[in-house]
Amino acid sequence: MLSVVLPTRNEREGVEILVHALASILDRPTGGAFELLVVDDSNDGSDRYLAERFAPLAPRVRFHHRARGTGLGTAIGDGIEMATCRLVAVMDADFNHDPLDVPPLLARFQEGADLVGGSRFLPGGGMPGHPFRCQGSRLFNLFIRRALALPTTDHLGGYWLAERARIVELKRRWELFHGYGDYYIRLLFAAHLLGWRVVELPMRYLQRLRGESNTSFRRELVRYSRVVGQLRRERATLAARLAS
Ligand SMILES: Nc1nc2c(ncn2[C@@H]2O[C@H](COP(=O)(O)OP(=O)(O)OP(=O)(O)O)[C@@H](O)[C@H]2O)c(=O)[nH]1
Ligand SMILES: [Mg+2]
Repeated sequence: MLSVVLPTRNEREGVEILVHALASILDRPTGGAFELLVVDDSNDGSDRYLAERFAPLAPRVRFHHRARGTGLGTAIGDGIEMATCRLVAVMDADFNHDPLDVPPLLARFQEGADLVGGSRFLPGGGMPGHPFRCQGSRLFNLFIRRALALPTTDHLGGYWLAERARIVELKRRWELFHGYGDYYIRLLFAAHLLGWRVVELPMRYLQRLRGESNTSFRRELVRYSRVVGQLRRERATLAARLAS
């Protein structure tokens, strides 16, 4: 029923705790029909540690190490290709995304939606402990919304659920899974151009549990701004390509 893709890079303790938490959280809402797919690009030896820890949990937990990891976007794309369940969810593996939010995403999807995503900027959402980053991200998301004429509020949340076959089909028409968090801007943009019913639920973006960040907020902002400019210019071409 549900495959959860968990991209990881040099992140060992948090992932292990998350996998166990997800296994108990998902058991009931999925009737036990779920798999957890860890797509790992570590170069600090975490892969050997995690492979050993997860081996006894196969096939429910699948560990895939990419020796030539090419970043977050392709890791998520590869995870979606490898997934075997009808639905696929994507979330960070460091507890920034609360595993307790998967059942509400699933329930909302089943009520009728094409893609359900978490938003920090709806009432009830937020970034506890990061008021400045939250405000900066809110403004940047407003800019994305205006520039691309999107109905959505959080284009960098990266916590979402959809039907796997539809994402694979979309991926075939447009290889949008590359880069870093900008893949999610592309995904929401494509979903909008295709007229998908995209539903956002409030999400609380938690503090990472362990380990170090893989990203620099300022560097990513520059990259994301470029991506938004390019999507804006290519809107008509993209719409035609997606519709074909
Ligand atoms: N497979 C893979 N996963 C990655 C890569 N870069 C980051 N990740 C994972 O993607 C998720 C998000 O990356 P983070 O470094 O936590 O970035 P962030 O959440 O913006 O930053 P923090 O708020 O500091 O945690 C985490 O689970 C990372 O382990 C990568 O190159 N490959
Ligand atoms: Mg994180």
